[in-house]
Amino acid sequence: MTTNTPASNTPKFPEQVTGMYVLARALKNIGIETVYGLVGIPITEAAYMIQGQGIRFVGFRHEQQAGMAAATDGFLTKKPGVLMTVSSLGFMNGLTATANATVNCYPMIQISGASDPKMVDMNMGTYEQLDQFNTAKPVVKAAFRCNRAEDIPSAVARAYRAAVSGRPGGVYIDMTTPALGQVMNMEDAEKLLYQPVDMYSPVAPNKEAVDRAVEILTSAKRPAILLGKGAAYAQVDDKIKTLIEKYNIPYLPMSMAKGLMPDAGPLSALSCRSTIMQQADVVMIIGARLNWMLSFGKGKWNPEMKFIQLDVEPQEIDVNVPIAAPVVGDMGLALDAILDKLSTVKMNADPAWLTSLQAETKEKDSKFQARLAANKDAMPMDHWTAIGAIKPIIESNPDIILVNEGANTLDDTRDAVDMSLPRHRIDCATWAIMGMGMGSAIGAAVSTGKQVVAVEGDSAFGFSGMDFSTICRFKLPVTVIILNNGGIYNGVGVPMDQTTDPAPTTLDINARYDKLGEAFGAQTYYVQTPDELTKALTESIASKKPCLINVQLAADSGKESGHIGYLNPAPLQNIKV
Ligand code: ADP
Ligand code: TPW
Ligand code: MG
Repeated sequence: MTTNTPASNTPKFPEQVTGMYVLARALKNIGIETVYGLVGIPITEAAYMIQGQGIRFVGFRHEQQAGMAAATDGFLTKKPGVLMTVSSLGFMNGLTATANATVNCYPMIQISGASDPKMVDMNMGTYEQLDQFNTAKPVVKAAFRCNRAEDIPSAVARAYRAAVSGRPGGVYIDMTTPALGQVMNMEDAEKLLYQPVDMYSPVAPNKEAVDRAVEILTSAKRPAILLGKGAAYAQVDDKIKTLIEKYNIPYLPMSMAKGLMPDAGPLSALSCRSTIMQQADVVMIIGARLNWMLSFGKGKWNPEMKFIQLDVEPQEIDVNVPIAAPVVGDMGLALDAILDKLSTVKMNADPAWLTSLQAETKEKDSKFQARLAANKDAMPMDHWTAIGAIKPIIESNPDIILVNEGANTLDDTRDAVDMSLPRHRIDCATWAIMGMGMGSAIGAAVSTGKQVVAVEGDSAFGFSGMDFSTICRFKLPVTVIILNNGGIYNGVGVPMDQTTDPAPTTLDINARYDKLGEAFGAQTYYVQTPDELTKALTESIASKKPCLINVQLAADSGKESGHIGYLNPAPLQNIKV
């Protein structure tokens, strides 16, 4: 009978190896440079083997954060980020991040140790028993269960292809103990390995689709381009720049597409979102979805609007509104074909459209500056005072990757801080989830070698805060800024009369998060004024060390749900706004 962790399976080194060695070699072979994870039975030795192959193993304090790191690595590199978890709860903790990656179209692979499926299927109560394969299936793009060491190289190659091809997403490999523990001769193990080729095969859109899209674009009087994080992910920056600049088309970026074209560039319509929705006659959507963040393409939008949509996923077309010109295929090939065709025809845009957007931008920007200036000296600081200090520092260090989560902290930072380089902003994205901060900061720092600044609400930080210690252990150049207003949305929630407990939205306005940083040897700051914040952030960036800045805000800074309060089914009356 097969047992879960067969002690008799000890290989005779060096002639013999196990499935774990095959896994490490298969990952190396396919070009994986980093594995993010958290070890224990049955994957501990696998992690050592992975290190032995010269792959970096970044060990976390919580699997969700390891998964967020893997997903961010995937988004930034176009190669799948790899997460490794133990069975049962470790698997489930990691799966939340893999599901989030699937929703956001980030390529990643979760490899989880799993109990012997023969025992799981018979409900025999084996160690950490859970039918992980079927649990994962509904929330991932593809799932494989690997029972034999012989299948590991092909499982890894197929998972890689599934993660990056078509619409990218999260892929699951159930790596069972029989496969991990299988003993074989080294020679036979080496023979299993092969070099998979052509891991990503871009598919071109058809000619009719391209011609139709160009015809509609050139017929537009008031055209605009909407850039989404799929456009940032695709790494086709020059083609997008050519399309926009050569044909003078104003652009509006979604939050993680900020910087793909400069937010403060002459064709940026970042401040004219409503005008574009209401007045543009043709909008070309490049790697974005008409989901809740864009009011599903209706209501506020011009009902006569013609949408052109560039997307690799055919099922994304016509989701909420009819798309006049779908261009389904790889972004790079689609843009090549569109640019080619455009060079033979003429745009017909009304020059007054661009001029009016530019005038509106100027007016809105000066209002925004006035708002920042008005709050400049607030004491205690509010969100705007703090972000007013952060803004010029991030903007003058454009190569810093900005990680951002919270409610008001997210909305206000996103609105205030202009980005000027592609893929330099990572946030809670499509699901608007809290708990990506430390993981994404680590994934960004490890996969790019760049400096990272994470701007976190105090609640948001709480979801992943313990993995600040991972930033410290790996000595990553990451500065974490916590905007502490003592709560979810703010710290002035009033509890119901029936209780002496804190209100559901209330956290701790007096918490000293900087002391938490101290515990792990970080450079830390507690700041109460914008000048102190400016000094702390400047020093932190210069140090290139793990740093944590606790920014003391007023408890009444921030409103319920930030900018998306309108989504509340019925906002509570007793939350002070
Ligand atoms: P945002 O949140 O910025 O609006 P979404 O995540 O909603 O962006 O949309 C990204 C879109 O980009 C998805 O529909 C996805 O299918 C698409 N996409 C991702 N990668 C590519 C690619 N290489 N080529 C074409 N489309 C892509
Ligand atoms: C996994 C609900 C949305 S925003 C937020 C929560 C808990 C925190 C807002 O407070 P924070 O920011 O971070 O202090 P600020 O500046 O407004 O005070 N659980 C998950 N995801 C979400 N989105 C929530 C809960 C939520
Ligand atoms: Mg808060």
